[in-house]
Amino acid sequence: MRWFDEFSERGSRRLAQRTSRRSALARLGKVLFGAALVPLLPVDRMVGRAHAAVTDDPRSCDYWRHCGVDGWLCSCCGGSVSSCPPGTEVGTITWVGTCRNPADNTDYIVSYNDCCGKGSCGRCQCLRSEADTPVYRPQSSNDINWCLGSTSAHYHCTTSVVLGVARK
Ligand code: ABN
Repeated sequence: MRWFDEFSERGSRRLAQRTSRRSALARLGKVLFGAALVPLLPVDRMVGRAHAAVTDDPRSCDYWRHCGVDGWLCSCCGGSVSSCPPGTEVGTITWVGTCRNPADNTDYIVSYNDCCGKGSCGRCQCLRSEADTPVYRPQSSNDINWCLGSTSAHYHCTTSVVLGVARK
């Protein structure tokens, strides 16, 4: 390991000859200052998700009310954005989220109601999951078959019903 000691000693001496303590401190200060600014840089929060186009179509997953959906859209399954398709019934348990309507830039409370009584609709799959929480916080988790609390546990599709304006 002698060669290593000599090598590092030579390197350190050369560095010390070429740099003053003041310039080393100035350089270190610049690095630390730069590192402290990194969290202030703008962040694109849409990364990982296609930039959603504004749409009025409730059959589109990009429709504003569907911001917390994980499932099939009832609008594509014979129902509407706020009603279950014939032959299914609205689940007794729902979960709520908050979505911003781009038309008036206002946040609304939206109730996500699973429609139960038939197998999966299989049309217009939508996975947005804004404000979704892990299943151990079930009151705001969408990744749960909420039909489990209903007469039939078969999940068909999900509606997005506006309950009112969200207070700030
Ligand atoms: N809440 C929609 C859903 C239903 C079944 C399974 C996962 C998610």
